Amino acid sequence: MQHKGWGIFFGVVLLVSFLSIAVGPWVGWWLPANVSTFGPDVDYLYYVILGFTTFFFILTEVLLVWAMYRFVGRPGAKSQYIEGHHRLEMLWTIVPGGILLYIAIAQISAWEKIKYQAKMPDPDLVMQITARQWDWTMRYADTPKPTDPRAWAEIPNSDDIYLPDELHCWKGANVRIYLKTQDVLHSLFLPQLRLKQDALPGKTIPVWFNATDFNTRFNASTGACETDKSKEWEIACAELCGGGHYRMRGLLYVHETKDDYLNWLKHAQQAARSRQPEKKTTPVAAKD
Ligand SMILES: [Cu+2]
Repeated sequence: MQHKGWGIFFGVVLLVSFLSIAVGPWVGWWLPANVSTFGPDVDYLYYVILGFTTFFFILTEVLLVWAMYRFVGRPGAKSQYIEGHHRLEMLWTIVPGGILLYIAIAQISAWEKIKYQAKMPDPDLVMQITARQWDWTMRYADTPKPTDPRAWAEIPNSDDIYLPDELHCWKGANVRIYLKTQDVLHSLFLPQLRLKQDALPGKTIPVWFNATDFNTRFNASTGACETDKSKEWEIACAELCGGGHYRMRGLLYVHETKDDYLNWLKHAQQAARSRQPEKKTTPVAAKD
């Protein structure tokens, strides 16, 4: 009898683990709020895959716990092995193969929409982000959209402003980011935007998003951005990139309107210029 206890114990642990996940949506342990136009496509795929894995998880664990309970502690009893059962082998090859094929086809349209450069919407706002150990440098042009965004992303311009760990945009803008890394692999991850992209050394990778909600208003009199505390949207590094990986965090500031963004940009430009040393003109030697 005491052997049967292990089967019960194992089953109870699995059940508690499963229930703690199953109650997640009702107690706030679930996906962060979605504020991206393509978020529903990503979430749909997540739920499809979660559905398949949950079904097979329950099926296999129930069988395992049942077998542990039913067949434990029978001295002298020999296990049966199934060998060369072609029908069974076909079944467990074709079923997972079919599921993988279904997922591969189901994700095409979402992947196309999010990742294909040719399908990316015309940008309203262009910026360039450089990852390094251990922060993000956001580079903004003096205008939301440079004439040639791709060329701008490659060549530093004297009017650019650089801000660590702050991504500013406005609600409804098609934002195009050119992602680079200065050293090792990093991964730009914005959970609320359902956006994740690795940064690869030597490459400039375009990514895009369009935020459907805002969390920020620029206060011209204080020169500060007032962010809704209940909507703190984090930027994280999703690629283990060294000892300081955990502190590679930034924040996403989505302004309510384009005007609000432009007011902030103007202020940020003035602040950046006031930090620069004054240009010195070299005196030209007078000729005799
Ligand atoms: Cu990193």
